[in-house]
Amino acid sequence: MSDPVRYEIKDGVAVLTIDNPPVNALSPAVWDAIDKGVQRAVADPAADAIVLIGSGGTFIAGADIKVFDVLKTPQDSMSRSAGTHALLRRMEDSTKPLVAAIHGNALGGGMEVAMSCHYRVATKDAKVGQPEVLLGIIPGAGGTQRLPRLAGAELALTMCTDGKPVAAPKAKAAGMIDEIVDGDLLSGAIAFGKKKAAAHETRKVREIAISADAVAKGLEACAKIRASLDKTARGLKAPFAVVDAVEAGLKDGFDKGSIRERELFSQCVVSTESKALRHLFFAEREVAKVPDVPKDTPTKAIKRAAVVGAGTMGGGIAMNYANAGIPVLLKEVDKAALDRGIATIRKNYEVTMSKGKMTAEQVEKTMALITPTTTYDGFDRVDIVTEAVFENMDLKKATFAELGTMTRPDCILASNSSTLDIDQFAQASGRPAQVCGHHYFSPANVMKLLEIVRGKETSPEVIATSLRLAKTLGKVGVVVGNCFGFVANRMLAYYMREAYLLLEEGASVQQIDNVLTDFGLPVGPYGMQDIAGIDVGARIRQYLKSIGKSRAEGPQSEIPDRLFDMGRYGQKTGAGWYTYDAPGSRNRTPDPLIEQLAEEAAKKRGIVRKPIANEEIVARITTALANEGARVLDEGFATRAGDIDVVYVYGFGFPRRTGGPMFYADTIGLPAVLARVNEYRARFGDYWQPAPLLERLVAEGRGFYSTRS
Ligand code: T1G
Repeated sequence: MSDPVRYEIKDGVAVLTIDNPPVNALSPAVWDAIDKGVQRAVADPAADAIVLIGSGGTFIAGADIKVFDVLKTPQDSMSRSAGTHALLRRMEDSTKPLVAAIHGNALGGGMEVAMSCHYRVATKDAKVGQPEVLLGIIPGAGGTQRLPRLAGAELALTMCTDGKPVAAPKAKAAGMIDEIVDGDLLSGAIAFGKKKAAAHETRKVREIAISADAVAKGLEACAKIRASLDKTARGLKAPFAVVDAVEAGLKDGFDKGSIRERELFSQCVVSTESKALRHLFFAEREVAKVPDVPKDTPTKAIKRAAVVGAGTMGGGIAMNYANAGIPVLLKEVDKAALDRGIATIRKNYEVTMSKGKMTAEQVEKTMALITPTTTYDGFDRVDIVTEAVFENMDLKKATFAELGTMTRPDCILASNSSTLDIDQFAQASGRPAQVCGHHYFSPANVMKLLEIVRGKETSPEVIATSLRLAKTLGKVGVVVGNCFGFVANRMLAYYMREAYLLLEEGASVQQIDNVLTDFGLPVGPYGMQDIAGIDVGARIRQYLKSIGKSRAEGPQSEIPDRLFDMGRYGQKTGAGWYTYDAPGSRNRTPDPLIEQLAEEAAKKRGIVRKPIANEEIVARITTALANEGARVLDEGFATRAGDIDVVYVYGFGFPRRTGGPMFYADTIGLPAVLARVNEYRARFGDYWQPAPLLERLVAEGRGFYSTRS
């Protein structure tokens, strides 16, 4: 392997270029090469100053995250981080001015390397940040000690707890960057270094004094941010550990603060929370890699779009296109329905505007990209159509038949169906290669997941174009196979089955919802149904009954259909599993009627209701998800277990700190998950069948993520 850091003298300055594509991550070899490079430059009579710069598109995107997997105990990490801290001190002790030249990103360890240089110059579009908490860790190379000295404790705490990058101009204003270079970055950095060398100036960030007043303000900021984290980071360790480390540095100084940082980092890096978040970091990037759709598969430019159906989903989908600057036709059967759809879209934008996230002018500009219509005029000029009509097979097939004649042969025809057979739509359109599913999640303009459903004949170009479009629309696109309910809703049926049965067995709607929100879900199953609409599920069940199928094996609770028959569709009707102040209101109250319905259902099934433990609720739900997930994987409807985790994290807000339902199962241990399936089978019946993949992995002593078990 070539040296990851190139060394050259330019105009009397030693230039160290870090070259470890794709993002110059700090692997052990890179750390070592930077260290050697700086020491060489210090000793090199031809060098008056030293510049550190990244090759390719960025400075340094942080430590190589993969390396953390080898750390098994806090002690492993403590000994490794001691070396890193010593290395950064050596850099800082350079007798020659050491300048970090930043373009692209200086994140995590990359920012810590930059702060161990005496000065930082950057291009104006560069970004700096400490995103470690997003990986369940904290800055572990002095960031919690040097950043407060450069930018003040308050900004340092914000940057290290929200993990968001800061743009160079703001970073300069805050003292993190010394100069914005307009022209060529390297030339600017060399000139800056030479200026400092001529002035015999160096500056060690660790020696920047913090006044007593600044310490007092910093400690106040620690208390304040802890209080807000109690609300926003419930159940997470890393954000609180960051505050502890910054506080230790403010109270006890740089050296003791650094030791405390290393201790806290070492505890975090071996935690399940961090393993789960690191897993998701890579899983989110893996989803874009579809085995038989190579990276260079040609894609189609999407310049114009159309959506058929201006209901809740159709309207949200049209907003996604408009938000991305893509003109979109929005078609409805009649003007009344169209006006309702457009009114909802405008209301959504006005809510965004009222939060200060859009100006009135931006609202008008975006709305102008949405063209309401009741005809197919203009459909012959669009690159993609998304069908979002009622979840009814005959209606969708008729729509695809029309679209097959109204659009250009190369136009992509996508369906927002959440459950139905894409291949039937494809046949109806007459050009199945152009047909796929684009399943958005409610609210479609907010939820980040796009389930891209691949039909039997969907072309690789359509898949590749869909993945790229997902990025353009700010979504995470996951390619899944065409089975009933695809991945998200197929597994959800088992989640809901258990939720209904737990209710009939004795748990209450609010107990189940509270237990699962404590587990980390944004909303429980009953709150979720009241948002999405009880009628949606009821109509799917009716369709299934008509084709002799059910969504999940086992007892089907009668309660949701009884609510449907009562016209209780949830928030939109003012009553569902809860009652609401008014139709459309989010303010809910438990309703004793549900208990009565549960009593009646239990009686019919001959079961005696009794108290249900919270642990049982979490175990039943997560086991049902993992078991059905194993089937989905085994049958090839998901490419990787990680894809399922990404679907659940982005589609349903499954808690990131668990890594998703499949990673969570591995954390529990598949032998324990299998034992639960078999226990439930003995307790409840043969509808609890262990998935063959689950049994195989346990027999082979493996986990969903291969050798982990
Ligand atoms: N380590 C290893 N691989 C990385 C990586 C990293 N830090 N960052 C990116 N990659 C890989 C990624 O998996 C992908 O691989 C490719 O690079 C391109 O990434 C000591 C402890 C920089 C904003 O958290 O946020 O420093 O899929 O697709 O959209 O205190 O990558 O092509 O095989 O995301 O242009 C802190 C992580 C680490 C930043 C670029 N740093 N990276 O986004 O490309 S912890 C981070 C990012 C640390 C210190 C601590 C983004 C990016 P592949 P990509 P992108």
